[in-house]
Amino acid sequence: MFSAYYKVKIVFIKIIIINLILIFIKVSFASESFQIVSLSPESIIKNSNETFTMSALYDVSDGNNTLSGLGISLYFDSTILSLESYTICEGAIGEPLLITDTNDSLSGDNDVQTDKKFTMAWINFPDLSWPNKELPIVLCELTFSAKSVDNSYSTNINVCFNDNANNYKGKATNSLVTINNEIIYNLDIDKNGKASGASDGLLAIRYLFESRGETLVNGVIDLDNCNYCNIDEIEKYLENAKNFIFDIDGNGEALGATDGLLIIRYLFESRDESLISGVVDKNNCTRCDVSSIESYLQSICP
Ligand SMILES: [Ca+2]
Ligand SMILES: [Ca+2]
Ligand SMILES: [Ca+2]
Repeated sequence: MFSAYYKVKIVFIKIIIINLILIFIKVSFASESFQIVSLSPESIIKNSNETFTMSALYDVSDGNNTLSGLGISLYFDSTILSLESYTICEGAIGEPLLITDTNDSLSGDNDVQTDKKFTMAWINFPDLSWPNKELPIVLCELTFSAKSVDNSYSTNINVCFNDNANNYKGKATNSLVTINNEIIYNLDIDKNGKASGASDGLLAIRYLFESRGETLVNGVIDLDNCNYCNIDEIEKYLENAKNFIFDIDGNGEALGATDGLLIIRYLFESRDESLISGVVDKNNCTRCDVSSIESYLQSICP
């Protein structure tokens, strides 16, 4: 009797202990808190040479906006994307670092495609008052341009946490970027984002007048902002542009003395009669008057 009583008691105590352990596990899971960094947009599709802006948003799972800070890196593939510019949320420590990171086995994002990381940190210790703003906040905005690709590519921009506030873990949403190799043909030949007479216009007319090589590109490329910067890229693009879009008057061929002059006049802001005067093939044109020529030229501007 006596020993049976103790057996029951031991079983009872065991049940209580197991229950206490379960409650403890439940409580510790429930109290797990996260500093959350989400990239926006989560997925994006762009063509070669187009630019886009990626935002990193910061939130905290329990809404606590007074923590010690955060350290993150954004990883990207520099063979496909180039980082053009960035803005960083105020309060960051020093300048962000752009580092080549090829060794994924040590500290990377476990993504062999990404080879560069952009590292930022915010810290407010021991005050514990970061960011002290209504959440979510924008941590940074990175503007990328998609490089020329031979095939379509998909690549991730990944978030990794270098430092989290005490008792917080990092939780990230990465972004999937798809770059298509579709090339857009327009009058922005050097792909600096705009069509201008003194660069693109001269490139077009020189090409139509058979200039090639150094004499084609000399002094007319926007070297600070071009995406097509070298002779090979420019010549290849111009050859296709000549076939696809440079026949402005629509007479079946792209020529310097007609189409080339139409292009350069238009890019130098000539309009109306002064745009088309003397440079349209009146006998064979399919775009012959001011309005059809202007609207066509407008349609092939970026
Ligand atoms: Ca990597
Ligand atoms: Ca241009
Ligand atoms: Ca023509």
